[in-house]
Amino acid sequence: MNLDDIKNDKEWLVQEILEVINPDYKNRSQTHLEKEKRDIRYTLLFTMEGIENINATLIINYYRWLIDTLSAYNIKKDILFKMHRVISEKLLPYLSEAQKTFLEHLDIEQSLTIKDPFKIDEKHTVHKLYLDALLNKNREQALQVVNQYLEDGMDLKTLYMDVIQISLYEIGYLWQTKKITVADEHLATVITQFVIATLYPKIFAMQKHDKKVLGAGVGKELHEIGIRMVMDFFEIDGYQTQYLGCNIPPKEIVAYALDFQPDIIALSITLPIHIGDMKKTVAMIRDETRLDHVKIIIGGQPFLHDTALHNIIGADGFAKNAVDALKVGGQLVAKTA
Ligand code: B12
Repeated sequence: MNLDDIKNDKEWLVQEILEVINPDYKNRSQTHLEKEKRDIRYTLLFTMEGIENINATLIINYYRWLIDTLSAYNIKKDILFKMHRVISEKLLPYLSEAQKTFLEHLDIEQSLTIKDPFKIDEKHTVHKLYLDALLNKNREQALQVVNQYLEDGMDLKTLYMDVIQISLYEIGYLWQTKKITVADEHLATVITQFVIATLYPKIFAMQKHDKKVLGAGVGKELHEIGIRMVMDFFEIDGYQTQYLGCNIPPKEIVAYALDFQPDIIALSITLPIHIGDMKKTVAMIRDETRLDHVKIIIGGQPFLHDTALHNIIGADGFAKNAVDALKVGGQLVAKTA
């Protein structure tokens, strides 16, 4: 049995971990037990992703996020460090020698000082009006804020990066620290999608050249605004784009690409548990000889924490945001007007 087998059949291990972490588990309510199991399951998946890729940052960042998130529920760090120890012990028999060495040398408690790329600089305030509109759950207000910025001369790229992206990162923190609910997070997304939709007449009016980009979020990924933003930047820069949305099986991306014949395929993930799917998607594109000329670029939040992580995917390029995606894309394919 290896880590892939455990990913496919993990409930027995979740139960074993629960029994060690919380010997008193039988006295808990069913709802409480389900929540505890959900946290263990999620932590197990993140840990396995870090081990498979021999990547400490994936695991460390996950624990930093978990500590922040669960502190809103008064759950102390020590319990989480214990969970890490138990998960590590339980996984050891199923690991290769290299994976064992990696895990044995991983000291989560020592490593939690890495800078968080999502901490927003307090001096950055330009997004506050838009964030207020999201928190007020007010679609009209959000649209007014954006239109006012555009009237005042803000360009589309600045609007996307400095207003919309930063506001969504803050929405994430507010959810994580239990200040808003998942429904509020959904609403913020829906309002943002609505606002972005109103920008398309401007985006599509930009002059086009001959290069084409196909974009998608891979695997079971549901976060789609990051890749949408990247695709909109390509469109603003004159590329002809097709954006397939998220949760697309790799073979569908390949089939679509054969038809569309893009110069670039842009792939995105947000949750590190989808790294395996991204690798598979890239490998499948590479296996199709009729797509040999296509350049693949990748991005998304797991790669922001560790600047070398993208190398394991085997793409031609990586960018940390939509602005850099254009630079990387421009280096990979030469545009002709
Ligand atoms: C909106 C949102 C959701 C929405 C998504 C809806 C949708 N249709 O997109 C919903 C409500 C569905 C959701 C669900 C979940 N979410 Co959520 N979500 C967010 C939130 C608030 C915003 C995401 C976003 O749009 N960001 C803005 C975009 C523009 O930024 P970006 O994705 O980083 O993209 C930029 C770069 O990464 C890069 N990039 C991205 N893709 C690509 C591709 C290429 C090719 C290139 C070059 C570059 C590139 O360029 C982009 C533009 O500059 C984030 C907070 C955050 N930090 O982002 C949490 C967040 C990502 N979610 C999180 C979590 C935990 C979840 C859930 C597990 C629980 C929950 N909150 O409900 C579920 C999981 C669902 C699933 N099965 O996948 C966590 C992830 C933590 C972690 N450890 O990884 C976050 C960080 C919140 C937090 N602070 O805890 N979420």
